This record gives sequence, C-alpha cells and structure tokens, in this order.
Amino acid sequence: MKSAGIAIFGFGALLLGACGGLAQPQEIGLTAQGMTYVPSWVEVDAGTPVKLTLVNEDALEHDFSILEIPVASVSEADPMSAEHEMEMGESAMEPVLHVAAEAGATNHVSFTPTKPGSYEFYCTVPGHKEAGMVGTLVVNAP
Ligand SMILES: [Cu+2]
Repeated sequence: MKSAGIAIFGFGALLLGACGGLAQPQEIGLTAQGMTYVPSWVEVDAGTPVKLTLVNEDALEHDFSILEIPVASVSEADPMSAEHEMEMGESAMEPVLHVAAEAGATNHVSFTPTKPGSYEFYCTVPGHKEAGMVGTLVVNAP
C-alpha cells in the first residue's frame, strides 16, 4: 500500500513538471564561438523543464543537437530550425533535440529530460563536430 501511494505521488509530480506548472525552468546558456561550445559541459536535473539558449557569436551557422535523449516535451521558439533541418538533407539520423542559430543570432529550445545520464551534444553542420563542436549534457537524478 505504502509503495503504491508513493508511485502515484511521483506520477503526479511528473505531470506537473511536464505542464510547467510549479517547476521553474532551468535556464542554460550556451555560446558557440570559434568551433567550440562555451561551456562544453552542462548539468541539469531530470524531471524539470530546461530552457536552453544557444548564442551564436561566430560568422557561420551553428546548432545544438542531441541524437538520443529521453525527453517529456520539446518545443522550439524559432521555425528557422525546421528549414535548417531540410538543408541537412541526407543525414539519416534525426536528432531528438535540435536547435540552430544563424551567424550572430540566438535561438532556444525547451525540453524536460526524463532520464539521468550523460548525453553528447554536437553541431550537425558538416565538419563542425570533427572540428571540436561537441559537449556533454549531464542529467542528474532529481
Ligand atoms: Cu557548428
């Protein structure tokens, strides 16, 4: 009986988090400059919405992508990322998280990570990952 009660409570908390009701979003700022992300190591808590802002200070387009990560909800503010995705063309893998910013622009993506772990993020523009545009998103247990 006791464990069932806890399970139901946990589920309710998760729903609230997904709706963005009580939980304050965790705001993360990433800057793309000189083929690197600053910072390249980011930590967030599972179950709490994350608002990630990508600031592109370079003279070329960059993006932030995570191929596979369990998330409860994803929203993008700027439709530009959809166009960008068309240009990516032949890459067969579609990232779960993807936000692009043109040179000098800022864009953001909101999502709620659901599973603790360590996830690699990178830039999908050809050659950029190889040039060092990779980083780690650590999702901590709440
Ligand atoms: Cu890039």
